[in-house]
Amino acid sequence: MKRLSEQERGEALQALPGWAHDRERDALVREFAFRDFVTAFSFMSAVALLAEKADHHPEWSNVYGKVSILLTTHDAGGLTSRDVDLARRISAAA
Ligand code: HBI
Repeated sequence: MKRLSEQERGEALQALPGWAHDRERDALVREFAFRDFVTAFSFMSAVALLAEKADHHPEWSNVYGKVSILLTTHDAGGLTSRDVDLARRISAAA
């Protein structure tokens, strides 16, 4: 699995409103805010199923109504199309 080029990454980010690039990890990052914990957790449950289906998993944390998600491809040591595809699906689930 090949890492995205600088140009490919820029194009991907333009099509992923709300997501940012973490340069240190070469990852996509985004924080989601929900009204309460239960709503945040139901979102996390939906993301978990998307991740399993994609065989691609987030690094994430949750504090009450907030869910912070980081996507990078461990096997490639940086951003790949798998991260972009999963980010798109996660955005649609929010
Ligand atoms: N998830 N984010 C991430 N990065 C990986 O390299 C990765 C994964 N989930 C599953 C997985 N690799 C392996 O089981 C194979 O799919 C490569």
